[in-house]
Amino acid sequence: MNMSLETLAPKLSQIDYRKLRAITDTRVHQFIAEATDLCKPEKIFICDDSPEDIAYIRHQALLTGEEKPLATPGHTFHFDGPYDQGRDREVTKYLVPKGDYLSKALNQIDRDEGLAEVKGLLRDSMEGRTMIVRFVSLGPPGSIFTILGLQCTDSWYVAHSESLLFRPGYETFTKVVPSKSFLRVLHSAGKLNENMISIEHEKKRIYIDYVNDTIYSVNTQYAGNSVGFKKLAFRLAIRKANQEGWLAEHMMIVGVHGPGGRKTYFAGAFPSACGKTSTAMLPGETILGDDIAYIRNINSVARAVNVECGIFGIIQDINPRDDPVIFKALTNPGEVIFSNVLVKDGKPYWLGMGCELPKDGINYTGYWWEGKTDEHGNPILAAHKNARYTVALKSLENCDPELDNPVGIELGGIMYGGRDAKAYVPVQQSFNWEHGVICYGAALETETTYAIVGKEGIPEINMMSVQDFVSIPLGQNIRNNLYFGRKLKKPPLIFGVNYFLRDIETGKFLNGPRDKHVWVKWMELRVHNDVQAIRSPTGLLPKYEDLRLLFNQVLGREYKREDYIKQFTIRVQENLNKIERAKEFYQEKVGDAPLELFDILDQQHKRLIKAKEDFGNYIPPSMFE
Ligand code: SPV
Ligand code: MN
Repeated sequence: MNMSLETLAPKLSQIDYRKLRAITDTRVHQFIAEATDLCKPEKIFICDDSPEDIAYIRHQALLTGEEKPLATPGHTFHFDGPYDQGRDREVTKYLVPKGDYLSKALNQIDRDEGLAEVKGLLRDSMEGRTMIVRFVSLGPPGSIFTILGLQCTDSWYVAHSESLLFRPGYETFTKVVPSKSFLRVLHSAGKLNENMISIEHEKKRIYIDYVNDTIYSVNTQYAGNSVGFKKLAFRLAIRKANQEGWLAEHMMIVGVHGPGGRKTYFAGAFPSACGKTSTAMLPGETILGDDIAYIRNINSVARAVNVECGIFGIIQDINPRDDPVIFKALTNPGEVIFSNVLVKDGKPYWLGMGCELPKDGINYTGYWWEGKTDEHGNPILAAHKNARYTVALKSLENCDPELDNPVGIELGGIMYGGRDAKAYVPVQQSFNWEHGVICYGAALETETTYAIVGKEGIPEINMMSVQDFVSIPLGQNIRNNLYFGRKLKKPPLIFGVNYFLRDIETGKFLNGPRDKHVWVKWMELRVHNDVQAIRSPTGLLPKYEDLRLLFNQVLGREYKREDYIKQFTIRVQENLNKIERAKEFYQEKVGDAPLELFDILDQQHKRLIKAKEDFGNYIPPSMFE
């Protein structure tokens, strides 16, 4: 007799009992039984991914009021509380067993202490509610990339989001051999107000137990904290990848269409709100993923899949001119969940949508009117800057046809991009794999943004844009990347991009949002050796003539030489300062940084000093030709 399954029977309908019994892995029953014992839900709903179950979850999200309908068919909206508008670093911690080590830069707590705390907060949290059980497949099901996940949650909104974001996993669970590992998530939104919004934000906790591949999340609804298979399972995948010799990365994947009908795939790592999704979604190119990629060496070739099959994307600045593809999907019938937008007369509004916003409406602070202020007297904007949309990739007209290819796609290039006002040029290619991994990846710097609760605009190192998610010593992560490329026949080319460089005198951005399309097309040509480049101390730069042609072809506009010079001038002192900050970070915060990192940074330092002696502090690219 399977004890766990039998103890669950009283809370399950006959149909749900049968659905659960079809899974023979007793570890599944045990996790659900433990969650039930702790959180005390009144009922349990098992989702078997059938169209009826998927529709039921959406229906319940509307019935309970966690989501509300909008006028356009298929559209709904959801609000998170005012203190729950982004990922919350302070309360997201690794549970570290005694004697184990993680880098100082990672937020952590003693495992016993953390488990006691979070379980205390979860105790009885689901009383009177239904616990929804979802099974997902991270990566295409039945492939070498697949990781299975199981989540118990009391939020219909979270369960609904998972329908759009992840591939179904129930069927695989019914077939899987019990030796295969899977990730577990237990989430409760905690106490809710009459608008179905979590209210105990000071008791928000998100703890990651890598010993048991389990995530605990409580008193939060923001999808980045509650949809366990996004950034939380990602942390566990990084550990698995570390053990098994592949890479789990915070990367989008885009198919870039080159001359003669060829298509070259790029993966790109950018911290939140630094242009990752809009790069993946460039009109005329095809999007395969916007957030998380698993990359494996298959027959000495780097191949990648999208872990997800949907987008939880930032909606600010999505307008018909800059992001036509997603704008269309967000303004036409089809399934979309909007979160933390402004709603008026059944329509969603957001900042930078390219039209005038209403003077009042409903937003995450309740009734909103122009001029409304918070308790500190600061103005409240119409919609939150981190307002988001959730949509399935297949709803986009430019979804890449290889999305579900079980062996993934071959990567031609990798890009790393931060928010850097002062130093890095808009696009450059690394001299080789190691130089790219260290100077563009490990030394990636960015200013904090609204995607994370806290102050904006503080510069910080964000190693390969995964720093918030790395669950192994940071130095080890760098070593894994260095080693991965060395095993490949032809490693993907590495590019450093920066969409946020500002003019030295005026402080204005030197590029518009659409310019990135030109950089991407240039990278595509570089992968095939179709254009040459200029060797500067920080990397290989595009030639003016090539960019001029591309600006004309891609954007139909003139590209002035003086703009090129401003954008691609090497700012020596700013680059030297950048190297110093990176070295300091790795010396002080990362106990196990590889010596090679310091070597490669020192070489870049030397090249810059030499160039400064020859040409001065600001060096236009023509000096290196
Ligand atoms: C990000 O912030 O990097 C996101 C959204 O992709 S979240 O799910 O919050 O991580
Ligand atoms: Mn992300």
